[in-house]
Amino acid sequence: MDSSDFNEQVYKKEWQWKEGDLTVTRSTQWSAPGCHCGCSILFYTDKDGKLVKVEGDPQSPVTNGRLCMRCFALPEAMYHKDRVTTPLKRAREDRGLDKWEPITWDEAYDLIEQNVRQIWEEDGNGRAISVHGGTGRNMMWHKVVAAYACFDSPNVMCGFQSGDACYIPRIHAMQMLCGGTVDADVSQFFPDHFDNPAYKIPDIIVVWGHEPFQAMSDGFYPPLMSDCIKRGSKLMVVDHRVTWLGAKAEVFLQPRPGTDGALALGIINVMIQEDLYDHDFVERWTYGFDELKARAAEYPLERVEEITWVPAEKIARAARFWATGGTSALKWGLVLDEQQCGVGAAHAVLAAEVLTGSIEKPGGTIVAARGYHVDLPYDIDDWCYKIDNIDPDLYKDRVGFGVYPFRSGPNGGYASPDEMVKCLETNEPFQMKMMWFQATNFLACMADEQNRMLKLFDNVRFIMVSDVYMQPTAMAFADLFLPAAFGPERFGLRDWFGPTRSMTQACEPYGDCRSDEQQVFEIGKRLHPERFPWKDTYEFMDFLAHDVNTEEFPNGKRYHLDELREKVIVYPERHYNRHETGELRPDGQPGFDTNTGRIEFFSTMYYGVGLEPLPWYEEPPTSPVSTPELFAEMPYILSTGRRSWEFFHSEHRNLASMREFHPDPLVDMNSEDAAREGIEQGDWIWLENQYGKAKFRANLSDGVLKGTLNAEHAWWFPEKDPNAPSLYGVCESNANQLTSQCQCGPSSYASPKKTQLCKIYKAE
Ligand SMILES: Nc1nc2c(c(=O)[nH]1)N[C@H]1C(S)=C(S)[C@@H](COP(=O)(O)OP(=O)(O)OC[C@H]3O[C@@H](n4cnc5c(=O)[nH]c(N)nc54)[C@H](O)[C@@H]3O)O[C@H]1N2
Ligand SMILES: Nc1nc2c(c(=O)[nH]1)N[C@H]1C(S)=C(S)[C@@H](COP(=O)(O)OP(=O)(O)OC[C@H]3O[C@@H](n4cnc5c(=O)[nH]c(N)nc54)[C@H](O)[C@@H]3O)O[C@H]1N2
Ligand code: SF4
Ligand SMILES: [Mo]
Repeated sequence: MDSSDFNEQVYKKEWQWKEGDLTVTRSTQWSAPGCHCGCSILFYTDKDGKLVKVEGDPQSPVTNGRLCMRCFALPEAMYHKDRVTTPLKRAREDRGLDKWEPITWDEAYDLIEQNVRQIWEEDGNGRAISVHGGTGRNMMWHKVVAAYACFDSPNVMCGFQSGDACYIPRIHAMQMLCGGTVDADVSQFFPDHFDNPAYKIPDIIVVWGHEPFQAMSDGFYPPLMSDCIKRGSKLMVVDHRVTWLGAKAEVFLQPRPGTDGALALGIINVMIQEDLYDHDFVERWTYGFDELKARAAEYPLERVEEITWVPAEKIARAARFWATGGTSALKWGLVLDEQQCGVGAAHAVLAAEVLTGSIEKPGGTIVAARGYHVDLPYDIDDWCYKIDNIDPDLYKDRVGFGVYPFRSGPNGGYASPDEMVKCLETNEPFQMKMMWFQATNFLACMADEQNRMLKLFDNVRFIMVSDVYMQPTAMAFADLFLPAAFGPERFGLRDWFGPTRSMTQACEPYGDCRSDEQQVFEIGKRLHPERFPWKDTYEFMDFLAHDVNTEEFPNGKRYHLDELREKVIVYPERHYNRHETGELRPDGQPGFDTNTGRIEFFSTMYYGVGLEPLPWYEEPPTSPVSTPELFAEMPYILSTGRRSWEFFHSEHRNLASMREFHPDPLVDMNSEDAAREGIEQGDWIWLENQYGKAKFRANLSDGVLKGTLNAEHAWWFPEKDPNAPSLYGVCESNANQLTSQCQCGPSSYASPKKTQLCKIYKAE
């Protein structure tokens, strides 16, 4: 059966129907609230268009009715008393104080227009206006449009994420090696999954620095991954804590946080020295093996044991298991972005996977970007130049231009958050005058060194925040607050690493809330009507979904939004071994989409711009080895931000249902360490280092590597005083009291969020 037949059969039921008094809308859920997954969902709405309840979609080929607690809480979240329902403004001198005045959208847009036009007049373009978006949310497309097409500014970036340390470092490693993003093949590209004759489950799933079920990130796969495990895939897990999957793993490695690069190089060395790697694949499809071999030889087992604290024989066993256990699928996590040498570490981990010969095999690691490439415009700025009369030299005003090679070309992607911090501190290369934060509560979550952040914005004359609730970042800095719509109140689509899914509007927006898309569209209409010719937001979205990407891809079919709405999920046609058939390169030649057409252990792309072309390891900027004096004073290695079921980053703290399960911020620590410090389960303890201090409840376990801690991130307390200096208690228990800005890796990507030092003591 071909995939379109399958779609018809599975989705023979309508996308919308009646059940008694209720209307049921079949859709997928994504943002707000945030989550990376976009699971299949049924929205039940009453006659007034109000969301009454949600259910998992039993007919979904991926989730089969499964849904997690955060989605079940959608009605609670949407009609919560904290929801802001109209635009709010505040006098500049009242920043930090809960003194807001409700205004109309027209008044809000007037304010925006006045500020933008004044800046254009002063500077000749909009470079002094920046747009910052949070992670993986619906509005990721629109922040680029907002910067380039509304404001004439190239300064768009991911929140204030130092080193763009979420996925971008791994993307670099994947581009260097494979010429495109790769993912574990757990059957996500086939509508009939395990029944598809071409598919075979992975023999081994390697889970490196990742908790797939809590995170559900970067794909639409965890339910399928658990199905693979039930069907017999074996696990190798690398984590400094024994996780749920770690406890089920055949091989479990527990490295000192931030030493993953050395560990992977040690594993590569064993694979090569013991001749365990796939010779045929390496000879035919890779470039730079000899250089890789020489680099790995610098990491003999004894040295790697010393660096990583993992016993040498365990490392050797892992290498043998990974290389000889059959086809392996690599599923890695944020850890490889949130250490300073993240790009080098990710390069090493992926190189080890390549040595097993599992790339593009069924159940292996497949080159797997977007199903239909429909959301190419997502986070790339080059397509924006296709919009009429945008200055082709605009990119030269990107913050970070000329400082880092990959930020210096016309297609150089985002501005640098670290350079933006410096720019705000020094007014160099120019003064920022206006900022728009969309879907990011960075003071609580994305930005490090909270105490430095708090002083950063005094010179910025106009700051606006779009969010669904009032939150600490808006309370601290905003002059204008724009209330956004929830997932069920907007439409869109989702296309990461798997089938393309539609998101259908099931409810009327609450109060006077408007979707992010509508905000961008309406602001654009005012500032540059010639660039926004569409009748309404729906047409504008349809253009972004359907028309923007004019490049031809093998799966080039693109859908209109209303076609998608009815199909809900559509699958591209998918084959394996596409490096042999020429499907991975735009020129149709066999090979991978790299300069050499091969998987590059030695990256010609990095070499070409003077950056390290091979996988590499370096000690974290602060560690027992790099700063022994500091370590004597601060004897714990602190990783931050392992995920929990109840919260997505700083979200969900105001929901009673979530706080009932998870009332307080936790720090995971080893039981023996705790006993030595006189700390018991549930005690409040302070974590303190050179940047600040924060208070958590101790969560004890024998499974945490001794000498290491893992503190939850993004905590604030919606129940506490909104006014400064409290700002909803955002500095009391926040991991980013203890993390550092402006310590990104040499390419400007990756940062040491997961490798700090601290001391601990009991709180009164
Ligand atoms: N519920 C929920 N889901 C989320 C999010 C959320 O906030 N809440 N956030 C989303 C986002 S944006 C992202 S990027 C993903 C991130 O999700 P993941 O990629 O899973 O990353 P983390 O949860 O930070 O860490 C994963 C594991 O790495 C371990 N670890 C910590 N330090 C190290 C180290 O140095 N080396 C190794 N090998 N392991 C280490 C931790 O113990 C943890 O078990 O989750 C996404 N999904
Ligand atoms: N210490 C430490 N810090 C971390 C991490 C860590 O592991 N450790 N993880 C980092 C990572 S990987 C990431 S990606 C960042 C995430 O950082 P962000 O993506 O900035 O996440 P939040 O700060 O929670 O901000 C999201 C805000 O957007 C609102 N929101 C949700 N959906 C929408 C929407 O559709 N539209 C609008 N307008 N608003 C919406 C929410 O209410 C919330 O206030 O955090 C980083 N911070
Ligand atoms: S992972 Fe959970 S919160 Fe995220 S979309 Fe799926 S069910 Fe919803
Ligand atoms: Mo992230």
